Amino acid sequence: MDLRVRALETVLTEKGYIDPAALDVLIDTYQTKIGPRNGARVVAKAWADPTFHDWLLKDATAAIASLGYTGRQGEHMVAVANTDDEHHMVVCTLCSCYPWPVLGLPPTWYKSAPYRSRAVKEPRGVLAEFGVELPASTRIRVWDSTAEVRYLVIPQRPDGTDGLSEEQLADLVTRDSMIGTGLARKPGAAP
Ligand SMILES: [Co+2]
Repeated sequence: MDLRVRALETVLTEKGYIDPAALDVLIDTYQTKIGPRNGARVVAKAWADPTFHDWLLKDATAAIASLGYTGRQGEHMVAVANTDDEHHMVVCTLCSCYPWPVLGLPPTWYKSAPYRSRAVKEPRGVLAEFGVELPASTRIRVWDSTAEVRYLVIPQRPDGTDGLSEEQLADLVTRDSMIGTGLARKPGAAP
């Protein structure tokens, strides 16, 4: 795969279709600037600010953009909030659609065939493998990402976080908790 990518890059550069310096900027952006830390800040603000929480549920694209997180694969965002009664989980059954501006690039398992098929067929079993055991009374809703719509899960705010700042709250928001395959960390729990 490495060789194939390098060969493609060489041919496209020689033909003048791409600029290697621009490619380097793109790669650096997704490796170092854009990642789940962005989404964690969105969630922390939603936990701390009920007005922002409502806005996020009504128009996630605009609410997220207000924090500066915009760009490719984040043009049409939908936020869904976990509650005691309902747990949301995101998959792309067709390929690997994923909200890049808030979560970065998707983890390998998200792109794997087993996750993509089993997330819809047996979500509770998949969650258990991620170490998430939900009460039988909690309904699980699985959202199928598409090229049109990308989802951000707002995990439940952990207990014992009343006095925390938004920055401290963001530290509790894991990538997986925003895909729905994890829960937010409790304060004091190991990262
Ligand atoms: Co897809």
